[in-house]
Amino acid sequence: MNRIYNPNKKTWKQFLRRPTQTVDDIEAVVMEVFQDVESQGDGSLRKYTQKFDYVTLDALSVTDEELSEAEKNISSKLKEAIALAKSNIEKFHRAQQTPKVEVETMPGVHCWQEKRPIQKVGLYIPGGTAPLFSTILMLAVPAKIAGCKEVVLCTPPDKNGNVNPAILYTAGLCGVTQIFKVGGIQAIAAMTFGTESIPQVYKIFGPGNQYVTVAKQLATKFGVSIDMPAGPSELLVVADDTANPAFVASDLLSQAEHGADSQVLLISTSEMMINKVEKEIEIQIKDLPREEIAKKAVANSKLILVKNDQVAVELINEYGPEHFIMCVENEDFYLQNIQNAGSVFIGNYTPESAGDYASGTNHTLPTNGYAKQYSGVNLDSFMKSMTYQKISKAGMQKIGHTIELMAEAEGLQAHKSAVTLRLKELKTTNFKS
Ligand code: HSO
Ligand code: ZN
Repeated sequence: MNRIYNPNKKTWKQFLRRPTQTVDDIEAVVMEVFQDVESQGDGSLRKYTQKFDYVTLDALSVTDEELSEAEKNISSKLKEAIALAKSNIEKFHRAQQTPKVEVETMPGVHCWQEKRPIQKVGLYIPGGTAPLFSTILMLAVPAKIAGCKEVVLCTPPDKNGNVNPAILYTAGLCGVTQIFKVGGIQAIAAMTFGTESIPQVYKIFGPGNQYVTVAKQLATKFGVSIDMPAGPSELLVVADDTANPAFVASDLLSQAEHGADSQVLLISTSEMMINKVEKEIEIQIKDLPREEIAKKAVANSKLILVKNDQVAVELINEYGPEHFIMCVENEDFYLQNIQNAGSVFIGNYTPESAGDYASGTNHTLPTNGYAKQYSGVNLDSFMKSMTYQKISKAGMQKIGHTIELMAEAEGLQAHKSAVTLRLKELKTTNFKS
Protein backbone atom coordinates (compact mmCIF):
# COMPACT_ATOMS: atom_id res chain seq x y z
CA MET A 1 0.00 0.00 0.00
CA ASN A 2 1.22 3.50 -0.76
CA ARG A 3 2.28 5.49 2.23
CA ILE A 4 2.29 9.24 2.09
CA TYR A 5 3.76 11.04 5.08
CA ASN A 6 2.99 14.65 5.86
CA PRO A 7 2.47 15.63 2.27
CA ASN A 8 3.10 19.17 1.19
CA LYS A 9 -0.16 20.94 0.34
CA LYS A 10 1.09 21.58 -3.18
CA THR A 11 1.09 17.83 -3.85
CA TRP A 12 -2.43 17.12 -2.54
CA LYS A 13 -4.32 17.55 -5.80
CA GLN A 14 -1.91 15.26 -7.57
CA PHE A 15 -1.99 12.29 -5.22
CA LEU A 16 -5.71 12.64 -4.54
CA ARG A 17 -6.47 12.45 -8.25
CA ARG A 18 -8.65 9.51 -9.19
CA PRO A 19 -7.22 7.35 -11.96
CA THR A 20 -8.60 8.71 -15.22
CA GLN A 21 -10.83 6.49 -17.26
CA THR A 22 -10.46 6.51 -20.99
CA VAL A 23 -13.87 7.00 -22.52
CA ASP A 24 -13.02 7.93 -26.10
CA ASP A 25 -13.22 4.44 -27.54
CA ILE A 26 -16.29 3.65 -25.43
CA GLU A 27 -18.20 6.66 -26.73
CA ALA A 28 -18.19 5.37 -30.31
CA VAL A 29 -19.68 2.02 -29.24
CA VAL A 30 -22.29 3.72 -27.08
CA MET A 31 -23.33 6.04 -29.90
CA GLU A 32 -23.68 3.13 -32.29
CA VAL A 33 -25.88 1.15 -29.89
CA PHE A 34 -28.03 4.21 -29.20
CA GLN A 35 -28.66 4.79 -32.90
CA ASP A 36 -29.47 1.14 -33.43
CA VAL A 37 -31.89 0.92 -30.50
CA GLU A 38 -33.58 4.16 -31.53
CA SER A 39 -34.28 2.90 -35.04
CA GLN A 40 -34.73 -0.85 -34.48
CA GLY A 41 -36.33 -1.02 -31.01
CA ASP A 42 -36.81 -4.47 -29.46
CA GLY A 43 -35.07 -6.21 -32.36
CA SER A 44 -31.93 -4.27 -31.59
CA LEU A 45 -32.21 -5.09 -27.88
CA ARG A 46 -32.37 -8.81 -28.70
CA LYS A 47 -29.38 -8.49 -31.01
CA TYR A 48 -27.21 -6.78 -28.38
CA THR A 49 -28.37 -9.13 -25.63
CA GLN A 50 -27.16 -11.96 -27.79
CA LYS A 51 -23.87 -10.21 -28.48
CA PHE A 52 -23.05 -8.99 -24.96
CA ASP A 53 -24.94 -11.39 -22.67
CA TYR A 54 -24.72 -14.48 -24.89
CA VAL A 55 -28.39 -15.34 -24.71
CA THR A 56 -31.27 -15.28 -27.17
CA LEU A 57 -34.38 -13.90 -25.56
CA ASP A 58 -37.93 -14.12 -26.74
CA ALA A 59 -39.71 -12.01 -24.15
CA LEU A 60 -37.74 -9.10 -22.70
CA SER A 61 -40.17 -8.59 -19.86
CA VAL A 62 -39.99 -10.65 -16.67
CA THR A 63 -43.18 -12.66 -16.22
CA ASP A 64 -45.32 -13.09 -13.09
CA GLU A 65 -44.34 -16.79 -13.03
CA GLU A 66 -40.67 -15.82 -12.91
CA LEU A 67 -41.39 -13.45 -10.06
CA SER A 68 -43.18 -16.05 -7.97
CA GLU A 69 -40.49 -18.62 -8.79
CA ALA A 70 -37.86 -16.17 -7.54
CA GLU A 71 -39.77 -15.67 -4.31
CA LYS A 72 -39.55 -19.40 -3.61
CA ASN A 73 -35.80 -19.26 -3.98
CA ILE A 74 -35.25 -16.68 -1.26
CA SER A 75 -34.88 -17.96 2.29
CA SER A 76 -37.24 -16.61 4.90
CA LYS A 77 -34.22 -15.27 6.83
CA LEU A 78 -33.13 -13.19 3.86
CA LYS A 79 -36.71 -12.03 3.31
CA GLU A 80 -36.84 -10.82 6.90
CA ALA A 81 -33.54 -8.98 6.48
CA ILE A 82 -34.76 -7.30 3.29
CA ALA A 83 -38.00 -6.34 5.02
CA LEU A 84 -36.14 -4.73 7.91
CA ALA A 85 -33.81 -2.81 5.60
CA LYS A 86 -36.77 -1.70 3.49
CA SER A 87 -38.62 -0.47 6.55
CA ASN A 88 -35.62 1.61 7.72
CA ILE A 89 -35.06 3.04 4.24
CA GLU A 90 -38.76 3.90 4.07
CA LYS A 91 -38.69 5.63 7.45
CA PHE A 92 -35.67 7.75 6.56
CA HIS A 93 -36.89 8.71 3.11
CA ARG A 94 -40.49 9.34 4.14
CA ALA A 95 -39.17 11.79 6.73
CA GLN A 96 -37.59 13.74 3.88
CA GLN A 97 -41.02 14.87 2.67
CA THR A 98 -41.34 18.63 3.02
CA PRO A 99 -44.44 20.76 3.35
CA LYS A 100 -45.30 23.22 0.62
CA VAL A 101 -43.54 26.57 0.93
CA GLU A 102 -46.01 29.43 0.85
CA VAL A 103 -45.24 33.15 1.06
CA GLU A 104 -47.19 36.33 0.46
CA THR A 105 -44.21 38.31 -0.83
CA MET A 106 -46.25 41.53 -0.68
CA PRO A 107 -49.96 42.12 -0.05
CA GLY A 108 -51.95 40.34 -2.73
CA VAL A 109 -48.96 38.56 -4.23
CA HIS A 110 -49.09 34.89 -3.26
CA CYS A 111 -46.20 32.60 -4.24
CA TRP A 112 -45.79 28.97 -3.38
CA GLN A 113 -43.68 25.97 -4.18
CA GLU A 114 -44.84 22.37 -4.30
CA LYS A 115 -43.12 19.17 -5.26
CA ARG A 116 -44.43 16.69 -7.80
CA PRO A 117 -43.10 13.22 -8.58
CA ILE A 118 -41.18 12.56 -11.77
CA GLN A 119 -43.79 10.43 -13.46
CA LYS A 120 -41.60 7.88 -15.23
CA VAL A 121 -38.27 6.73 -13.84
CA GLY A 122 -35.90 3.99 -14.94
CA LEU A 123 -33.68 2.00 -12.61
CA TYR A 124 -30.61 0.20 -13.86
CA ILE A 125 -29.26 -2.69 -11.79
CA PRO A 126 -26.03 -4.27 -13.05
CA GLY A 127 -25.54 -8.01 -13.32
CA GLY A 128 -22.05 -9.34 -12.89
CA THR A 129 -20.36 -10.95 -9.94
CA ALA A 130 -22.35 -9.21 -7.17
CA PRO A 131 -26.13 -8.96 -7.66
CA LEU A 132 -26.81 -5.61 -6.01
CA PHE A 133 -30.40 -6.14 -4.98
CA SER A 134 -29.83 -3.67 -2.13
CA THR A 135 -29.61 -0.95 -4.78
CA ILE A 136 -33.22 -1.71 -5.76
CA LEU A 137 -34.29 -0.83 -2.21
CA MET A 138 -32.27 2.39 -2.40
CA LEU A 139 -33.94 3.46 -5.64
CA ALA A 140 -37.40 1.93 -5.75
CA VAL A 141 -38.34 2.79 -2.15
CA PRO A 142 -37.88 6.56 -2.54
CA ALA A 143 -39.41 6.41 -6.04
CA LYS A 144 -42.57 4.92 -4.55
CA ILE A 145 -42.68 7.37 -1.64
CA ALA A 146 -42.25 10.25 -4.09
CA GLY A 147 -45.23 8.92 -6.04
CA CYS A 148 -43.53 8.12 -9.36
CA LYS A 149 -46.19 6.45 -11.55
CA GLU A 150 -43.95 4.22 -13.63
CA VAL A 151 -40.87 2.62 -12.09
CA VAL A 152 -39.15 0.57 -14.75
CA LEU A 153 -36.18 -1.67 -13.99
CA CYS A 154 -33.62 -3.01 -16.44
CA THR A 155 -31.03 -5.63 -15.52
CA PRO A 156 -29.00 -7.98 -17.71
CA PRO A 157 -29.93 -11.67 -17.97
CA ASP A 158 -27.38 -14.42 -17.37
CA LYS A 159 -26.33 -16.90 -20.05
CA ASN A 160 -29.51 -18.91 -19.45
CA GLY A 161 -31.75 -15.90 -19.77
CA ASN A 162 -32.43 -15.65 -16.05
CA VAL A 163 -32.14 -12.81 -13.56
CA ASN A 164 -30.84 -13.33 -10.03
CA PRO A 165 -33.83 -14.24 -7.80
CA ALA A 166 -32.90 -11.72 -5.10
CA ILE A 167 -33.10 -8.95 -7.69
CA LEU A 168 -36.50 -10.16 -8.87
CA TYR A 169 -37.81 -10.68 -5.37
CA THR A 170 -36.73 -7.21 -4.19
CA ALA A 171 -38.08 -5.52 -7.32
CA GLY A 172 -41.44 -7.23 -6.81
CA LEU A 173 -41.49 -6.35 -3.14
CA CYS A 174 -40.80 -2.68 -3.84
CA GLY A 175 -43.57 -2.38 -6.40
CA VAL A 176 -41.41 -1.88 -9.48
CA THR A 177 -43.95 -1.62 -12.31
CA GLN A 178 -42.06 -3.52 -15.01
CA ILE A 179 -38.83 -5.51 -15.03
CA PHE A 180 -36.84 -6.10 -18.22
CA LYS A 181 -34.01 -8.49 -18.94
CA VAL A 182 -31.92 -5.97 -20.75
CA GLY A 183 -28.55 -4.68 -19.60
CA GLY A 184 -25.66 -2.45 -20.55
CA ILE A 185 -25.74 0.34 -23.09
CA GLN A 186 -28.81 -1.10 -24.79
CA ALA A 187 -30.84 -0.86 -21.57
CA ILE A 188 -29.99 2.81 -21.13
CA ALA A 189 -30.77 3.45 -24.81
CA ALA A 190 -34.11 1.64 -24.47
CA MET A 191 -35.18 3.75 -21.50
CA THR A 192 -34.00 6.88 -23.34
CA PHE A 193 -35.95 6.34 -26.56
CA GLY A 194 -38.54 3.74 -25.60
CA THR A 195 -39.05 0.57 -27.65
CA GLU A 196 -42.06 -1.66 -28.35
CA SER A 197 -41.59 -3.31 -24.91
CA ILE A 198 -39.68 -0.80 -22.81
CA PRO A 199 -41.20 2.56 -21.99
CA GLN A 200 -39.28 5.77 -22.34
CA VAL A 201 -38.51 7.39 -18.98
CA TYR A 202 -37.72 10.91 -17.82
CA LYS A 203 -34.86 10.09 -15.46
CA ILE A 204 -32.47 7.14 -15.15
CA PHE A 205 -30.92 6.00 -11.87
CA GLY A 206 -28.41 3.38 -10.84
CA PRO A 207 -24.83 2.19 -11.02
CA GLY A 208 -23.05 0.42 -13.82
CA ASN A 209 -19.77 -0.21 -15.54
CA GLN A 210 -17.96 2.30 -17.74
CA TYR A 211 -20.24 1.53 -20.68
CA VAL A 212 -23.36 2.19 -18.65
CA THR A 213 -21.82 5.35 -17.22
CA VAL A 214 -21.04 6.75 -20.67
CA ALA A 215 -24.47 5.65 -21.91
CA LYS A 216 -26.18 7.52 -19.07
CA GLN A 217 -24.23 10.61 -19.96
CA LEU A 218 -25.32 10.28 -23.59
CA ALA A 219 -28.94 9.86 -22.47
CA THR A 220 -28.80 13.41 -21.10
CA LYS A 221 -28.19 14.68 -24.66
CA PHE A 222 -31.60 13.26 -25.57
CA GLY A 223 -33.47 15.02 -22.81
CA VAL A 224 -33.38 12.30 -20.17
CA SER A 225 -31.84 13.25 -16.85
CA ILE A 226 -29.71 11.02 -14.65
CA ASP A 227 -29.12 10.65 -10.93
CA MET A 228 -25.48 11.76 -11.04
CA PRO A 229 -22.24 11.23 -12.92
CA ALA A 230 -20.76 7.96 -11.67
CA GLY A 231 -17.32 6.60 -11.03
CA PRO A 232 -15.76 3.74 -9.06
CA SER A 233 -16.82 3.45 -5.41
CA GLU A 234 -14.73 5.17 -2.73
CA LEU A 235 -14.13 5.16 0.99
CA LEU A 236 -12.01 7.45 3.10
CA VAL A 237 -11.45 6.61 6.76
CA VAL A 238 -9.93 8.99 9.26
CA ALA A 239 -8.68 7.12 12.31
CA ASP A 240 -6.71 8.12 15.39
CA ASP A 241 -5.49 5.92 18.23
CA THR A 242 -9.04 5.48 19.55
CA ALA A 243 -9.96 3.51 16.41
CA ASN A 244 -10.10 -0.26 16.27
CA PRO A 245 -7.61 -1.24 13.54
CA ALA A 246 -9.43 -4.50 12.72
CA PHE A 247 -12.68 -2.59 12.23
CA VAL A 248 -10.98 0.03 10.07
CA ALA A 249 -9.33 -2.66 7.94
CA SER A 250 -12.67 -4.42 7.47
CA ASP A 251 -14.27 -1.19 6.29
CA LEU A 252 -11.48 -0.47 3.82
CA LEU A 253 -11.74 -4.03 2.51
CA SER A 254 -15.51 -3.87 2.19
CA GLN A 255 -15.10 -1.03 -0.24
CA ALA A 256 -12.08 -2.63 -1.94
CA GLU A 257 -14.01 -5.81 -2.73
CA HIS A 258 -16.47 -3.87 -4.90
CA GLY A 259 -14.04 -3.60 -7.77
CA ALA A 260 -10.39 -3.51 -8.74
CA ASP A 261 -10.85 0.19 -9.43
CA SER A 262 -12.36 1.01 -5.98
CA GLN A 263 -10.60 3.79 -4.10
CA VAL A 264 -9.74 3.36 -0.45
CA LEU A 265 -7.87 5.89 1.66
CA LEU A 266 -6.83 5.97 5.28
CA ILE A 267 -5.84 9.23 6.91
CA SER A 268 -4.37 9.25 10.38
CA THR A 269 -2.45 11.39 12.78
CA SER A 270 -0.90 8.23 14.20
CA GLU A 271 1.77 6.19 12.43
CA MET A 272 1.09 3.36 14.84
CA MET A 273 -2.53 3.17 13.70
CA ILE A 274 -1.46 3.13 10.06
CA ASN A 275 0.89 0.21 10.78
CA LYS A 276 -1.79 -1.71 12.65
CA VAL A 277 -4.43 -1.20 9.96
CA GLU A 278 -2.05 -2.30 7.22
CA LYS A 279 -1.26 -5.50 9.15
CA GLU A 280 -4.96 -6.18 9.68
CA ILE A 281 -5.66 -5.72 5.98
CA GLU A 282 -3.00 -8.31 5.16
CA ILE A 283 -4.61 -10.78 7.55
CA GLN A 284 -8.25 -10.20 6.64
CA ILE A 285 -7.81 -10.01 2.88
CA LYS A 286 -6.71 -13.66 2.74
CA ASP A 287 -10.14 -14.83 3.87
CA LEU A 288 -12.09 -12.93 1.25
CA PRO A 289 -13.67 -14.83 -1.60
CA ARG A 290 -13.10 -11.70 -3.65
CA GLU A 291 -9.45 -11.47 -2.56
CA GLU A 292 -8.14 -10.92 -6.07
CA ILE A 293 -10.41 -7.94 -6.68
CA ALA A 294 -9.71 -6.47 -3.24
CA LYS A 295 -5.97 -6.89 -3.69
CA LYS A 296 -5.96 -4.79 -6.82
CA ALA A 297 -7.93 -2.00 -5.14
CA VAL A 298 -5.72 -2.17 -2.04
CA ALA A 299 -2.61 -1.90 -4.22
CA ASN A 300 -3.85 1.52 -5.34
CA SER A 301 -4.98 2.59 -1.90
CA LYS A 302 -3.22 5.21 0.15
CA LEU A 303 -2.23 5.46 3.80
CA ILE A 304 -1.72 9.09 4.62
CA LEU A 305 -0.07 10.40 7.78
CA VAL A 306 -0.88 13.98 8.71
CA LYS A 307 0.23 16.30 11.49
CA ASN A 308 -3.13 17.07 13.03
CA ASP A 309 -6.92 16.98 12.65
CA GLN A 310 -6.98 20.36 10.90
CA VAL A 311 -4.77 19.14 8.07
CA ALA A 312 -6.77 15.90 7.92
CA VAL A 313 -10.09 17.64 7.45
CA GLU A 314 -8.70 19.98 4.79
CA LEU A 315 -7.41 17.00 2.89
CA ILE A 316 -10.75 15.18 3.18
CA ASN A 317 -12.61 18.23 1.90
CA GLU A 318 -10.20 18.48 -1.01
CA TYR A 319 -10.84 14.81 -1.92
CA GLY A 320 -14.62 14.81 -1.33
CA PRO A 321 -15.07 11.09 -0.67
CA GLU A 322 -18.22 9.17 -1.52
CA HIS A 323 -18.13 7.53 1.93
CA PHE A 324 -16.37 9.09 4.91
CA ILE A 325 -15.87 7.13 8.12
CA MET A 326 -14.52 8.86 11.21
CA CYS A 327 -13.12 6.79 14.06
CA VAL A 328 -11.65 9.58 16.13
CA GLU A 329 -11.79 11.00 19.61
CA ASN A 330 -12.72 14.48 18.46
CA GLU A 331 -15.84 13.67 16.44
CA ASP A 332 -17.24 17.16 16.89
CA PHE A 333 -14.30 18.75 15.16
CA TYR A 334 -14.80 16.64 12.05
CA LEU A 335 -18.56 17.01 12.11
CA GLN A 336 -18.27 20.77 12.21
CA ASN A 337 -15.64 20.99 9.51
CA ILE A 338 -16.52 18.34 6.98
CA GLN A 339 -17.84 20.05 3.85
CA ASN A 340 -17.52 17.54 1.02
CA ALA A 341 -18.60 13.92 1.49
CA GLY A 342 -21.43 11.82 0.08
CA SER A 343 -22.30 10.08 3.35
CA VAL A 344 -20.68 10.24 6.77
CA PHE A 345 -20.28 7.33 9.21
CA ILE A 346 -19.41 8.18 12.79
CA GLY A 347 -17.64 6.08 15.41
CA ASN A 348 -16.26 2.59 15.78
CA TYR A 349 -19.67 0.92 15.52
CA THR A 350 -20.84 2.52 12.30
CA PRO A 351 -19.44 0.55 9.39
CA GLU A 352 -20.13 1.62 5.84
CA SER A 353 -21.96 -1.68 5.36
CA ALA A 354 -24.72 -0.35 7.62
CA GLY A 355 -25.48 2.43 5.15
CA ASP A 356 -24.90 0.12 2.19
CA TYR A 357 -27.73 -2.12 3.32
CA ALA A 358 -29.97 -1.38 6.19
CA SER A 359 -29.64 1.68 8.46
CA GLY A 360 -31.94 3.79 6.29
CA THR A 361 -29.64 6.21 4.45
CA ASN A 362 -29.20 5.89 0.71
CA HIS A 363 -26.16 4.21 -0.77
CA THR A 364 -26.35 5.81 -4.21
CA LEU A 365 -23.82 8.55 -3.66
CA PRO A 366 -21.58 10.95 -5.59
CA THR A 367 -18.13 9.61 -6.45
CA ASN A 368 -15.14 11.05 -8.24
CA GLY A 369 -15.09 14.23 -6.13
CA TYR A 370 -18.67 15.13 -7.10
CA ALA A 371 -19.54 15.22 -3.40
CA LYS A 372 -18.34 18.82 -3.74
CA GLN A 373 -21.49 19.75 -5.67
CA TYR A 374 -23.87 16.76 -5.84
CA SER A 375 -26.12 15.17 -3.23
CA GLY A 376 -26.59 11.46 -2.95
CA VAL A 377 -29.91 10.02 -4.08
CA ASN A 378 -32.71 11.09 -1.75
CA LEU A 379 -36.45 11.65 -1.94
CA ASP A 380 -36.01 14.90 -3.90
CA SER A 381 -34.12 13.01 -6.61
CA PHE A 382 -37.48 11.53 -7.64
CA MET A 383 -39.35 14.82 -7.53
CA LYS A 384 -39.22 18.25 -9.00
CA SER A 385 -40.34 21.52 -7.50
CA MET A 386 -42.97 23.59 -9.19
CA THR A 387 -43.73 27.18 -8.30
CA TYR A 388 -47.16 28.79 -8.37
CA GLN A 389 -48.42 32.32 -7.97
CA LYS A 390 -51.71 34.11 -7.71
CA ILE A 391 -51.92 37.88 -7.74
CA SER A 392 -55.05 39.68 -6.62
CA LYS A 393 -56.30 42.96 -8.08
CA ALA A 394 -54.84 44.78 -5.10
CA GLY A 395 -51.62 42.88 -5.56
CA MET A 396 -51.40 43.90 -9.22
CA GLN A 397 -51.87 47.53 -8.25
CA LYS A 398 -49.00 47.20 -5.77
CA ILE A 399 -46.49 45.37 -7.94
CA GLY A 400 -47.51 46.53 -11.43
CA HIS A 401 -45.44 49.66 -11.75
CA THR A 402 -42.25 47.85 -10.72
CA ILE A 403 -42.79 45.32 -13.50
CA GLU A 404 -43.51 48.04 -16.05
CA LEU A 405 -40.30 49.87 -15.20
CA MET A 406 -38.17 46.74 -15.41
CA ALA A 407 -39.75 45.58 -18.68
CA GLU A 408 -39.18 48.98 -20.22
CA ALA A 409 -35.56 49.00 -19.12
CA GLU A 410 -35.08 45.63 -20.80
CA GLY A 411 -36.74 46.93 -23.95
CA LEU A 412 -39.53 44.36 -23.78
CA GLN A 413 -42.68 46.27 -24.65
CA ALA A 414 -45.08 43.32 -24.65
CA HIS A 415 -44.03 42.43 -21.12
CA LYS A 416 -44.79 45.98 -20.04
CA SER A 417 -48.15 45.99 -21.86
CA ALA A 418 -49.24 42.83 -20.08
CA VAL A 419 -49.18 44.86 -16.91
CA THR A 420 -50.25 48.24 -18.31
CA LEU A 421 -53.47 46.77 -19.76
CA ARG A 422 -54.41 45.28 -16.44
CA LEU A 423 -53.61 48.43 -14.49
CA LYS A 424 -55.72 50.47 -16.90
CA GLU A 425 -58.63 48.10 -16.57
CA LEU A 426 -58.40 48.24 -12.80
CA LYS A 427 -58.47 52.06 -12.94
CA THR A 428 -61.54 52.20 -15.19
CA THR A 429 -63.46 49.73 -13.06
CA ASN A 430 -62.47 52.02 -10.22
CA PHE A 431 -61.10 49.25 -8.14
CA LYS A 432 -60.15 50.24 -4.66
CA SER A 433 -57.67 48.16 -2.70
N1 HSO B 1 -20.93 0.53 -1.38
C1 HSO B 1 -21.74 0.52 -2.57
C2 HSO B 1 -23.16 0.07 -2.34
C3 HSO B 1 -23.32 -1.39 -2.02
N2 HSO B 1 -22.55 -2.09 -1.19
C4 HSO B 1 -24.27 -2.24 -2.47
C5 HSO B 1 -23.02 -3.31 -1.09
N3 HSO B 1 -24.05 -3.43 -1.88
C6 HSO B 1 -21.71 1.90 -3.21
O1 HSO B 1 -22.09 2.89 -2.39
ZN1 ZN C 1 -20.62 -1.48 -0.55
